[in-house]
Amino acid sequence: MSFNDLASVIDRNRKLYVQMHRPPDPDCLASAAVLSDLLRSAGFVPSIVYTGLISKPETNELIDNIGIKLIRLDTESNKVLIKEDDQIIVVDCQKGNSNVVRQPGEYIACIDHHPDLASASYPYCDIRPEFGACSSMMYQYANDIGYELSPVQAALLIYGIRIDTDDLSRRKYLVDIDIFCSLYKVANLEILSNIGKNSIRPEDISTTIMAYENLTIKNNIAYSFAGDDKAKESLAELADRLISLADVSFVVVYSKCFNGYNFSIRSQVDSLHAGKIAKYAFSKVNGDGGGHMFMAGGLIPKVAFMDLLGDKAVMERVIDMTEDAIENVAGH
Ligand SMILES: [Mn+2]
Repeated sequence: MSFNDLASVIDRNRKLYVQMHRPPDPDCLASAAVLSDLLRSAGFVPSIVYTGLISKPETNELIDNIGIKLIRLDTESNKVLIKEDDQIIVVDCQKGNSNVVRQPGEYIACIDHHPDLASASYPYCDIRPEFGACSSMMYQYANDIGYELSPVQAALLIYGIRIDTDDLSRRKYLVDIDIFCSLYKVANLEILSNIGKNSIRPEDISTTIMAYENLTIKNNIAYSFAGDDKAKESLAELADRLISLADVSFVVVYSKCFNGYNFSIRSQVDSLHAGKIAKYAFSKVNGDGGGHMFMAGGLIPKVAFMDLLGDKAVMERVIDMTEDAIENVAGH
């Protein structure tokens, strides 16, 4: 697995896209940006594409700061941009993920650090779950071909690693830590120190108040309803905050959306695998969910909760579902 292997599956006569997941997070963004630069240095002409709304202020700030060009596909004019004959590389995600909107082109490559879904085959496939961040994999790609990363590129990758590894807080990220150190020596530290200083949106405050008002803690698990139509990113941030509550080791937050309920789940303990618990709980109600050991998410279709009247009844059902899933999944 190397950059040259990747390059060998790309047809120079067909259009090339690098697709990010929805919505792109810092690790995905950094990986896509650096991969495009690597491809460009080898004479390819890739465009970075995504769907969904990038609503996190710090992500938008980052995009502005580095002047990276991204194409949003779910707009009227871009809906038909990618044609069947075009080539697509997915980064930091896999075809078949619920956060990857399938495009008409041919998926020629996948570079990801999430567990292998084995849902698709690609002419070039590099899935390494032993990496904490896709940004770390990109560092290796650059290194392999002797590409010298600029201070801005290095800062971007560092940021991606920091976000995806929870600031390198777990021992399993040893490979990322080594790469982090190498990047740190060349990174533009000014960019890093400015990222995230304006990270709270005014609307997050009302979400947070609502979430704390609707908080239920049972058996060290925090459950919270964050209100209607909250962005997935707001839910994720909320879940990150709630997991820091004393005596809470598992968090389930949700929001009502037009087609059902969106969930964000966090775990702090090895015995409660967030991804497996989500997958089990949601598949039982024809929903869709999954994720990592410590982080997961998903959607429950409206019809699953159709018989319930009021927020309280929904909360009770969510608690039952979670407890049932934990009983069936934990430790297995
Ligand atoms: Mn990632």
